[in-house]
Order: sequence, then C-alpha cells, then structure tokens
Amino acid sequence: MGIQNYLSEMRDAVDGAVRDLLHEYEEKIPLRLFKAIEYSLTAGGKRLRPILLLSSFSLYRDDWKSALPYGVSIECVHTYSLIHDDLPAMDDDDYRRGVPTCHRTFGEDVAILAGDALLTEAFRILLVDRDDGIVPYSKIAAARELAWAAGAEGMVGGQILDLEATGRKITEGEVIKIHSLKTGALIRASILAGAHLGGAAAEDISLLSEYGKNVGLAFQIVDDILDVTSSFSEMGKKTGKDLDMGKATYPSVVGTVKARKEAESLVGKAKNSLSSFGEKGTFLAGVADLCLTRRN
Ligand code: GRG
Repeated sequence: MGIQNYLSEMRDAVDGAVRDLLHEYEEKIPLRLFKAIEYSLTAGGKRLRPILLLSSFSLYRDDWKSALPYGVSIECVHTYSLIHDDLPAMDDDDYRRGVPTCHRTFGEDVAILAGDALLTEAFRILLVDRDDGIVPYSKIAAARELAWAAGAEGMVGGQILDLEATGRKITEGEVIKIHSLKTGALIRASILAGAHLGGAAAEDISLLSEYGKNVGLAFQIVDDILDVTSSFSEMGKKTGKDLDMGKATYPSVVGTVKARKEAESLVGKAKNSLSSFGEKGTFLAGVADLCLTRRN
C-alpha cells in the first residue's frame, strides 16, 4: 500500500474515532456545547497530529487502531488551540477550513467554553482505563508530553511571544523560537506520545524528538509560505493575513526562497533521525515530505 492509501486509511479511522467520541457525548453534555464541539471537531482538518501519533505507535505495535482514542485526544488539543486562536482577542478570523469559525457560528462565549472543554477532555480521554495493553506508566508519559507541549512552556508560551512580536521587527532566532513553541511543540508531542504509548526505549524517544522538532518547525514555515502564496479556496481561510497584521513569520524575516530552503533542510534532518528505524521509518519519512508539498 502506498503512503497516500495509508494516510487516507488512518484519516478515515481518526474521523471514525472522533464520531465515536461525539456519540459518547451526545445527550451527556449541554446541547450548545456539544454542537460547538461537534462543529469544530468535524470541520475537515487534515488530522496530521493523530496520524503522527499513530505512525510512531506503529513503530512498536502492529495494532495501530488501538491508539485511535489517543489520537483523538491530541486532535482535541489541536482543535481547542484553533478555536481560541481564531477568537477576536487573538487572530480574529472569520473562516477556518472553508467554514465560519466556531465563535462566528456559536458566539464567543460558547467558543471559549468549547475550547476549554476540549483541552480538559483531551486528558480524560488519554487517561481513561482501557483494555488495550498500554500500561499506565506509558499513558502518564504521553500525558506529560502533551501537557508540556500545550502549556506555558509550549503552545501557550509561543502564542504570547507571537502576540508580543506582532508589528515589530524580529530576528530569525526569535521567529524560530515562536514557531517551535506555538506549532512545533504539539507536533513533536504527537510523535512522542505515540512512541511512549507503544513502549519506546529512551534512545528512540530522543531520535523521535529530533524528528518531531524538525518536522514541527518545517510545518509552520510552510504554513507561513502558504499564507503568502495560497488562496482562500486552497487554505479554507483568509490568506495574506500575517503580512496585514504584521505577524512574525519566517518568510518576512528571511524571504520566501530562504524560508523554503530552510523547510527542506529541516525535513532532511528529520528524515536522517529515522535511519535506525529502517523500513519501519519509511512512513514517518513520507509524512515529513508531505509537510513540504502540502497545499493547505
Ligand atoms: C489559551 C487563548 C489561548 C490560546 C492557546 C491558541 C493557542 C494557545 C495557540 C495557537 C497555536 C496555533 C493555532 C498555531 C497555529 C498552528 C497551525 C499551523 C495550525 C494549522 O494546523 P493544520 O494545518 O490544521 O494541521 P487542520 O485544519 O488541518 O487541522
């Protein structure tokens, strides 16, 4: 099976696991909150982070479908971050994935609460008892990775540095730091969570950490490039906004050509750190390449 087939099989499986979660929620949680969560979780995301989690888990175990609930957990954190990032007090976006943002549809109050619920639920889903052969220690290690990546030293920290950098001249080092925290940390955590859940040894964790760090940064650099080279219909959101808002982006600091070269070099480094996984690392190498060639 080629990488595209594996990817769509995994994406469909994640979509199915998200539907299972929503089914579990229906009638259990207040209707407006349910509708906002359902809207945002099923708006058509690429499911990159769950796919990375499932891919690193499958380095260690053949039954990758047993890691699906953990993939959903990561997608909940990602979805929360997008809902809050789109709020008027943050990026103030009206569209995401081609449809109105959560707050435009349900109001700011509901959107804030939907984000809060998704972040908290992510940890419940991760830590729930299941008969899947994953030992509690591995779940705790995955939860720790996720908490670190989502919190003040990770995504939230990156977001505030991003806000503070808006409208002023920044250095290449600063933009790398912002991108690594704001976007890279959760991508890296997705890979490490999958590895912990699969039972990886410490040496593998450090190789996969290197892979995750480089792919995460490359992903955000490509996102910055797409913001200046893509259209609304490709991205499903307003493009050219970073420039309009004076946002800290990699192309605005070093130019689009150097930004592209840097993203390619980071993906090369990411793939190098997979060499000891042999044939098993091929899929993760392919996912790294896709971060470069993606159009949305
Ligand atoms: C507590 C207010 C508050 C904020 C939390 C919101 C936040 C911290 C951080 C935002 C981080 C963020 C949104 C970074 C952008 C990352 C990015 C490139 C997202 C798009 O990811 P894709 O392309 O999205 O994987 P899809 O739509 O495919 O799921």
